[in-house]
Amino acid sequence: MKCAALLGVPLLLAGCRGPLSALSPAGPVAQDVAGLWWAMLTGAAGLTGMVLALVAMGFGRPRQVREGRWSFGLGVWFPLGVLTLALAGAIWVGERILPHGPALEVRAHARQWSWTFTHEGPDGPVETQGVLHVPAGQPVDVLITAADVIHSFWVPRLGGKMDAIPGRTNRLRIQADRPGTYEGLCAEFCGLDHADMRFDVIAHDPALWPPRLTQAPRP
Ligand SMILES: [Cu+2]
Repeated sequence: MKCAALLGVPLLLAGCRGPLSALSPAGPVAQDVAGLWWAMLTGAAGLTGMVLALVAMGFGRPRQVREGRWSFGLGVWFPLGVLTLALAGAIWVGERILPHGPALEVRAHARQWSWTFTHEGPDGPVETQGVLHVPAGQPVDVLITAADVIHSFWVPRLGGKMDAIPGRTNRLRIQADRPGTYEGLCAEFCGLDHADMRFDVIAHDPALWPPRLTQAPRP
């Protein structure tokens, strides 16, 4: 039993890594999201442990309990404290990941079932299909919209998730600490080929920015 548990831990943790894991952040925005996730997991584990301890106490010998302490202490004040802490943490992190201050802007346009990205270049806007180019080490605001149905833009290792809605432009800030290729996907079921609606984000060395991009043919 102990052996199975010891073997299970690495297997469980192996699920935390990978190109589409929000628990393997590669930038400050994703780092904040992952931090909130771990804080919530720790809190949930603590609460589960406490409930299991109370259940275990129920199997012990009967004892005198003070109703006020149990009803108000554990029934009212404790959950109020936990919820206040969770809310304060979520508001603090939520505020940090909002787009504050200037940033490079790129456009993401979703349609069934592909992504078109528009980059402002020295010779005017350049469109690419399925590949978004950003500089590493600086914030980038993605202006997200859609042509047909609701999609969702998500690069788990670089930031949060944002809906792509026809007729509306949503702004999402992402940032990559280091140059590299990061995987993204549509995170809102949008039809038959939703599962294939993937894209890559290439973060370039800032010294080599802007890269020479090739205009994609219009679909
Ligand atoms: Cu989709």
